[in-house]
Amino acid sequence: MKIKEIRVFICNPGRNFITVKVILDSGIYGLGDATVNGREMAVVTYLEEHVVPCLIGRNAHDIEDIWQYLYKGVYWRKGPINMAAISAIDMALWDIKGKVAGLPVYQLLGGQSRSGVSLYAHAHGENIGDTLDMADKHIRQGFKAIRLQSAVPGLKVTYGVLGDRKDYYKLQGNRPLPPEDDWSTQKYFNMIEELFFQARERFGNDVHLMHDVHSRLTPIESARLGQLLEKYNLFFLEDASIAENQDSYKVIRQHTTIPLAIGETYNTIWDCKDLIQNQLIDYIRVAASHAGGITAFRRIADFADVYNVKTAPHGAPDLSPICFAAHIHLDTWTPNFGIQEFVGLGNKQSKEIFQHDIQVKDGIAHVSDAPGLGVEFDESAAREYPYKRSYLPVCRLEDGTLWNW
Ligand code: EZ4
Ligand code: CO
Repeated sequence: MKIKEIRVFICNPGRNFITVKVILDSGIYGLGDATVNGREMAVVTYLEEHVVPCLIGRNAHDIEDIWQYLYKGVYWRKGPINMAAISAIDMALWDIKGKVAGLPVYQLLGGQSRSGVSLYAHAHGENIGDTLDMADKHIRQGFKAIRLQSAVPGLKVTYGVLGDRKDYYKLQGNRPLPPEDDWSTQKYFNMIEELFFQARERFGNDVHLMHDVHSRLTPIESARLGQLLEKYNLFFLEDASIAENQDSYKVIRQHTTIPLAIGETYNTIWDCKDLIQNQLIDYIRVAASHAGGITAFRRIADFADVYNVKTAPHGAPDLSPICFAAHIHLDTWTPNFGIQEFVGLGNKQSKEIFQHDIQVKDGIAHVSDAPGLGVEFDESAAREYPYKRSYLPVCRLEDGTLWNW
């Protein structure tokens, strides 16, 4: 069970992904996702220069001790780069433990709490009609929960509506710099209620609807939005406001009963401790690849359960299929699971590199009983699609003030 070698790969089958492969002297290996969109090389260097040398020769069974060693042992705790590296190593060690035991990871966690994992799909468009047409397609494929994002008239670009129609890399040009989006709370409020009014008119009350504000609003504006949308019975409102100051969610909570979800950028339990403990949110959206791996996710989920908060793991295209598999294992186990974000099983190039047999049917995912995470990684296919420098956008208010993206 000695760790012999750890390889770090960075490939780009449409998005940059960082993959960690922990290899034992017996030849058994495990895989982890360390992707931090827009800051990839920082994690690669951190892993190769500072993490990997500490782990060679260690017993791969000691998942908890290795987690503590990399967290408490660095002195510089937390942080997105550090925690993505810990996450990937942790995921790979759970993968290994599963392979050695001959069991899928969800069995190691405690077995299944449900027969399948409910997913929500994304619908977006340049106008409300297009957005609802896309939602309609998902509903006809069996999805029972849809996130709606529609372009805000009068803004150049609205978060979440680019979809597959515009190439993410072309948009940034030959010399990649962060693209710039714009924001107007006024213009957004002129559109947003109509989106959900029309959605309920068209689809009725059985489909679950969600919406991602992507942190554009202040807490009191979020409270106003919550009041406006309450009658459309959303499953949750995501990232209504930034919660660096976790107390600020009290402002939203005291005005509206709309269910609130947050957490995709969180690195540790400390980022959401007050939100959970004070019951200021309903869904915690941490990702296993950013919040400290399977070990930390499990701890956050158990803590959240005490306060009636459910999990709703991040599932954007910039989490690799390894993280998606880790989430489906976690979701299969988590007693207080809510819903899993889902944007498809990846493009053709991604499927050449990452192979797994997670089945998705009627908006439900089923993990296979393959030992570990059940993902294979083709190193030579990964080399065919090299890293490309790329940034997430930034956002400015109409007067040029830099705002939350
Ligand atoms: O913008 O993952 O809910 N999903 C999201 C994502 C994030 C990206 C940023 O890296 O908010 O689309
Ligand atoms: Co989001």
